[in-house]
Amino acid sequence: MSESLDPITVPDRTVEGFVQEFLRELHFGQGVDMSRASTNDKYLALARTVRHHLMSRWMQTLRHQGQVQAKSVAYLSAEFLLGRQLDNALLAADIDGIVTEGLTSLGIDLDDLRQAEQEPGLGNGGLGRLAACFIDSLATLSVPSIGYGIRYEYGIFRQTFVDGWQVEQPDTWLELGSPWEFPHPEAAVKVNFGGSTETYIDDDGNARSRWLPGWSVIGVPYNYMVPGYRNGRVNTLRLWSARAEKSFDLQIFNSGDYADAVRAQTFAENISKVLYPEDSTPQGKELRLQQQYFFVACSLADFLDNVLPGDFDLTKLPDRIVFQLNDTHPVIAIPELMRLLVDDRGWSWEDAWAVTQQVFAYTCHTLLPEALEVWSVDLLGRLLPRHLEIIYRINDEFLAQVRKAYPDDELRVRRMSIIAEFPERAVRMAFLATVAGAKVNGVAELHSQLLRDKVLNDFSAYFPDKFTNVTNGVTPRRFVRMSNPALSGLITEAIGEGWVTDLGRLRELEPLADDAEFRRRFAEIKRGNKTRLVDLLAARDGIEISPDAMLDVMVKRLHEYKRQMLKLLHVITLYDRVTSGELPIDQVTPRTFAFGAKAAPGYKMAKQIIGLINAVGRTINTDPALERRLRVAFPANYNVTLAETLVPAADLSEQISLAGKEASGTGNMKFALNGALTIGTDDGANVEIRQLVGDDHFFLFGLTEPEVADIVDAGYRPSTYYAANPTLRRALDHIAHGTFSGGDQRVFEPVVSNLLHEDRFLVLADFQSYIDAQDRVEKAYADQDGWTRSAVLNVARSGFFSSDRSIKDYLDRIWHAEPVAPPFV
Ligand code: 6GP
Repeated sequence: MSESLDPITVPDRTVEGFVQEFLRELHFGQGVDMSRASTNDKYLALARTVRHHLMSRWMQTLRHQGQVQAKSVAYLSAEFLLGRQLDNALLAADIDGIVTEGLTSLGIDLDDLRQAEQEPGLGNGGLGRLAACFIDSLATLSVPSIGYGIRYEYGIFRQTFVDGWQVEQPDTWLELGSPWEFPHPEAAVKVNFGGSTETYIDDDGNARSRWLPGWSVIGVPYNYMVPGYRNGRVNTLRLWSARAEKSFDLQIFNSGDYADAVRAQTFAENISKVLYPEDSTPQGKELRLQQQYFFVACSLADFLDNVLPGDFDLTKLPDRIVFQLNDTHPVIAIPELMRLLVDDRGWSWEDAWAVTQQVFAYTCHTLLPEALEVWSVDLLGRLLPRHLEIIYRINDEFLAQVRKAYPDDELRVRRMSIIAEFPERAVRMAFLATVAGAKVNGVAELHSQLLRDKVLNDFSAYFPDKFTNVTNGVTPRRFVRMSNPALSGLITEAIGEGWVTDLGRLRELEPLADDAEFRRRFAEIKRGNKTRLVDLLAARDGIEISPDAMLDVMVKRLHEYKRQMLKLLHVITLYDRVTSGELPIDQVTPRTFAFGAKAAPGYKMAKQIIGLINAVGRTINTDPALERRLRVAFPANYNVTLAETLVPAADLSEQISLAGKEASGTGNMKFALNGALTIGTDDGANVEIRQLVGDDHFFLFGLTEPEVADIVDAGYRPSTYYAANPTLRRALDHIAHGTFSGGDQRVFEPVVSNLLHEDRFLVLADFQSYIDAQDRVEKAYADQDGWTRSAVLNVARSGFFSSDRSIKDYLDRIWHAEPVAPPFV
């Protein structure tokens, strides 16, 4: 279907038209003229001008969606790690050319304005960034969909280093204005908490339960545009912000108690105040449960009451929507929908359950047992008493069926109960999601298999058809087209533009790996990208690195299972080889070891490791014996914006988690797509990357998942590896003896002692294999042209890792929804 645009709302796509609009925004929107405008004024005016170019498409998409009522996807996620919006909007609207020209004619550098944007860091890491890639692909594939989440006033903390130790600062991303959001206070939704429940007899003589809430807040929706790539579609991301129902008590204020007069407001606003800075391990905090219920209650109410037409027959809900649960954070939506149907709309339990079971699907993003969220019955009963009753009933009915299927297997029944009994009575949210969800998926082949065989094996035996896999992907718009313009240009020149929305077409580059001229240009682009990074790190962090060194990168959250320690032991081993005289310095390949990692503020060991990386860096970067051939670069506050310059510059991508621990990884995909070679374990999506790019172009090392399981079962003793391996011993002894801490042996004692006596993630067991693989890296890198050939093949064979492909898999395997023709192009 194609409709014409509303002429009033379509801005002029010419340089002159742009300049006029921009100056109008500066004048009427910011209230300044060019002579007085600050960089921030210009940035805000530019953002609003660019926004205009997407606006009519957005309105059109919404109108069209209202008319067509096609099956839609609601992506429920506590995190959306969006990254900066300006460039993405310019790209989607295809106006970067006129904007650059227009600004230049006004004497403004677009790059300066780009830097003024504070990225919305509304996520911790992989899970939140995946959500952002998925909404981009949903829009680009023209799938009717909406993202629902929380508008945190403070996103992921800003990391600073003080004496090498992490110190967290609040992320004040809203401080200077937020031009990409549209608040709608008139569409606020009320959300209840606390209180109690009571039973009563309804008009038909049936006993029913109802909730008598104790307190409530309201949720204000903020809408964000999610533009598809040049396809005329703009989807919506709706993030909720908490407010008090009654923001201000005039009586109390007049009585002189000014703090008390705004207490309700402060209390309510706390709910959306700050993103929990946890990756993979939940913090059992009441506020977090409040956040979770807050945003799903707002979202379900919004969808049922506002998005659906007033006369919609809710028994048809499964034909109209699927709610995708991004990990367990939104799982409380399941009892909430039951409550809305049974209590508020008077449905029978059976009818409500039949619908509920069809409209939810659950994605699990972890394998760490401690990351599987549970809520104590005590807390849940206090905060959401009616939901607890509903969960109990779901569990009772489910366990009755399990008993029928497995008579005389009470142990199994207990294992499968949604309610855990030890160490305290608690609701296992992953189990609830699995019982109620139509589908359950892991995020890479290996992960999905381990979910079926280990983490949720009783459930996969009971519901064999529920389990499926969708391997993650990343958006090629942001992570290739936008962040690597030079490589994008070369690719487009070689195979045309279609790859941006059909990434499998990168395969057409394969023959060019054998074309010397193509390789030369490819290598030149890599070097140019390194120079870009060199300049950025110098300006952003005062860090000096050389564009001539191999760039070896490990960027991801700091977690023991990801094994930044293993990387560091390699760095220390090289340092030891040179300073001990074993390796002449002129035989060392110049290398920059780049790290980027935030540690959860309460995760002590992770913070120790950050301190140690910085300490090793200080020593290595200043030791004259190394002649600056080895350097550690650890810029603080790694985020999406930094990734966009770092990833295109990398030669080597470190994906070295212990096999069986990293669900998928998505950084691994970004690096391969930008022509870095991976050194990695057989873990997460590394397995699929290696299969696709080929063993000759990937440095595999380490134990496999079954080998890890065997070693752990047999009783792993890390100290035996220390005793048996002199190279490892020397590296660990350097830390223990204070080489990096001015001789002080206490500073990093906890790290050493943990590795020697516990080493939960088998760093010592994989050490030698890793060092050997690094030696293979050195050799391969010595043949620069051969390395570039492998890099080209990595790009050519990684098209599978587009989030467009992931979304198509979700559509086929889970959502059973279809793209609709965009309203206009
Ligand atoms: C992460 C996984 O650790 C990572 O392997 C995966 O690529 C990413 O999710 C996207 O699927 N998990 C989380 O960030 C998390 O908080 C509960 O899991």
